Amino acid sequence: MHIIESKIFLIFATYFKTTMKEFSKEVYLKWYEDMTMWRRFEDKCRSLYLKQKIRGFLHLYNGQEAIPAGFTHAMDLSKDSMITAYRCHIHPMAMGVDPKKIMAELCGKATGTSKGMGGSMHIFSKEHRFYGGHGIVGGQIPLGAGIAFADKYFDRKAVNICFMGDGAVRQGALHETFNMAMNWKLPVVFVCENNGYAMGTSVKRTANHEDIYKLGLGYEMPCLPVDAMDPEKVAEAAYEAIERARRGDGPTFIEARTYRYRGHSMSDAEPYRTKDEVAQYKLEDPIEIVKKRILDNKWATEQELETMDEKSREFVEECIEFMEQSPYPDTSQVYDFVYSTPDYPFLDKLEN
Ligand SMILES: Cc1ncc(C[n+]2csc(CCOP(=O)(O)OP(=O)(O)O)c2C)c(N)n1
Ligand SMILES: [Mg+2]
Repeated sequence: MHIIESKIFLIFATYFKTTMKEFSKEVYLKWYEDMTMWRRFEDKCRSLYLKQKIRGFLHLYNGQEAIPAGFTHAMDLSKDSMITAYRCHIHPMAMGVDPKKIMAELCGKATGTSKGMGGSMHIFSKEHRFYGGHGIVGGQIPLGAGIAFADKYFDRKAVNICFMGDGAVRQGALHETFNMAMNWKLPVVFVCENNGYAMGTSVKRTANHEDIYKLGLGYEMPCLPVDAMDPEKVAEAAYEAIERARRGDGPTFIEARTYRYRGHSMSDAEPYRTKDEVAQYKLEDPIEIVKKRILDNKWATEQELETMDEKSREFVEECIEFMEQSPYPDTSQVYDFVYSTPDYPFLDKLEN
């Protein structure tokens, strides 16, 4: 009886199995357009930082672009959400947040995504379900599971994509979260963007093996590594994980193997790696992979791609222009949006 029932279920599931959007010409051209613009945006941020228009911390994303490109291809952007750490300018753009507002936020302007009061590490958009932008390494891991808990509780059929770095997986919060997320089968995809380094500490030096994805095994969480220089491979792994979460079968842990071309932040002299190492990784640059497939398939000519590059450059200039034209927040707002909890426990004892 059971065998017959499960066979019927299998036929039913196969018949109604949803499939991912094709990797069509349009998808590739959109990837090329987005990824060149993202790269250009980050390069411009670097020069704005040197001109002291961007202050505080600045962590650039160059080299990792295939990850948001692949994930947003596989996601349902009408309901799924995302959360990440402080290297967070590009993920929200992939989710649909206006890059002009992100540029304004980076420079502390009132037209920014958080009215100029968050800055580089705290891009946020409730409208696009991009929930930050977190500076505490690993702090977003339990938050991502919390968002997924709410999605499940309110039966939204939505999935949270929770990104973290290779440094963040060494935090205890990851293990508590993995345990709960598996126990409650939360609709979340945990993604470690393994770019080889946590500040100046290489993955090699952090643990006795380098297969970060295996951290899922102790919780019997489906887990796998993926070549994250290729957006197609990212999208395929993402889609399977997202669909698993959406049908109620719980989380997946993906180790997205990537590389960051720039230093950890603007104050990094990079003594921990050689120029040769960086050059070696640039040979498998994600934008070049996309470009090659477009050219091989004759979806565009070199000339047409150059025109797209030019458009990306112009668009980033428009973002800067928008930021320059925007005012700083009024000084009267300095205490706005700051929480104070007068009845916070033990505060009275501290004051006395
Ligand atoms: C709890 C905590 N410990 C230490 C730091 C200091 N810190 C900032 S970034 C960072 C490295 C994190 O590296 P990784 O998770 O690999 O992310 P990546 O910078 O490579 O994107 C550290 C240790 C912090 N912000 N929070
Ligand atoms: Mg890292």
